[in-house]
Amino acid sequence: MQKFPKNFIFGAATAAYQAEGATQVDGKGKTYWDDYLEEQGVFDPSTASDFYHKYREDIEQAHAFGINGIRISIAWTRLFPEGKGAPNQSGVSYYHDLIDACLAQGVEPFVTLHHFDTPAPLYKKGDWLSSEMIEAYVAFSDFCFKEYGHKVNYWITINEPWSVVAGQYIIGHFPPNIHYDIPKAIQSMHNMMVAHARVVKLYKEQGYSGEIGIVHILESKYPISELPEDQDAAVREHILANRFMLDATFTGTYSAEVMNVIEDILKKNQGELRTEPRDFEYLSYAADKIDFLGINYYASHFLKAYDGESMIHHNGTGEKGSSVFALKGIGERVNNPLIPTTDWDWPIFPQGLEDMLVSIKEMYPNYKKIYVTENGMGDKDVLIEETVQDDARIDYVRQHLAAILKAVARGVNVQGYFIWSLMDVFSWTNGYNKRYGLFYVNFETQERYPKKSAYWYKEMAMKNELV
Ligand code: BGP
Repeated sequence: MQKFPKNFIFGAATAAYQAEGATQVDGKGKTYWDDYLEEQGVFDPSTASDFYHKYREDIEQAHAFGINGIRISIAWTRLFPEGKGAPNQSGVSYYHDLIDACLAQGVEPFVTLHHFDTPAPLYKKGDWLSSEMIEAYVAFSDFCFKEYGHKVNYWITINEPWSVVAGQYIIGHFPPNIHYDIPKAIQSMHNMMVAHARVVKLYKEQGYSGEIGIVHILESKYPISELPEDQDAAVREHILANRFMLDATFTGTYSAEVMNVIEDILKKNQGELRTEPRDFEYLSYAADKIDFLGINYYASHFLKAYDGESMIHHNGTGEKGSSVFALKGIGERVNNPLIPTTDWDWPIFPQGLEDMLVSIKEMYPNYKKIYVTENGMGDKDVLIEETVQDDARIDYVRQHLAAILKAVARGVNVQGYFIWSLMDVFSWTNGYNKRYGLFYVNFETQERYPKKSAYWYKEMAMKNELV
């Protein structure tokens, strides 16, 4: 029998742009995705899972299936259609209603302020590379705290800085679709961390009683062989994608070990990082005051030395084996024949989650607690007789929960788990055929159907033990 800690959160995650739809309703402004997706003409986000209209039903269902926590995000452009200026009252009311509905069902809302959805006008100014964006983000956060701070107990400043910058400036599958500009990615990550820190400071100084944290995607990196150059590649990607953010989060500075590698990567990619002394004052303050870390974990990577030019192919279709990911000055992700992968080439490696959790405890002993804020398996689900026999997903989630319990047994303070996702949602770069939900969504009719995993999840939540 494997019991979870007392008061463990069995949660499920969503994000505004991926779940709500209603992209042009009740005065909502555009994010940087709207025009881009329209120009591309491949995926239409305008309805998504229609959570904007169906949230009551979804939250009731969540409660009925034993879920006691939900990640939602506030779409900045519902509150401030242009990113700043006068608030849009219908957007403000919508989030009151949504938060109230969660609380009424005993489904604790964990509210994210920025989940990949920068307002279009601020994106055009340079997104996280511009000070105007950062000032507007701080003002927007302040507004949210004042409006909802008396009832939201858990705030998340930013979702996955690394994924944002990798998507925008390295892989190029997020607007502005820049490829291989690693220096821009590093600068933007630093700026996001400073913005996060300023928001933590604001929240703490105003004396709210709730908690505030940040969500990082943290994927473990392993060398594919024992060759020193492969080991070096794993260390380099770990520092770029994980340690750079974790150092900023928990130490308020970048350690010499991290900075040496970052500077070398910058040199090889002809760039530099600009920082101000003030940045580190904010970072140190937040490192001391942050209440929790959210970890999103889906996969780990196996690295091999690489000294060519950067080269990436994003598998956005589920055509197994089509991914390429090699970065100049870092390394190349390669297939490990011993490790299974999803159809999107994401290695399924729960050990990587246990290793990551334990290493945070060891490297950053001042961390207070961790929530696994996203984990789940994307699959091409098929609805048969009003349900989905998603045994592969159950197996995936069970293995990852077992890894969490092992980390807990090794002394890591993990207080909750949020499956990605509550219901099937829109996937940024994969559209609608990569499904993760506990509830299947028929995107034509917007009907929901509990999958086998939903019933399994319920049993586990009810017993508070791994089943
Ligand atoms: C995380 C994001 C989510 C979600 C998830 C699954 O990085 O925080 O918003 O999309 O990944 O990713 P994908 O939809 O690309 O499969």
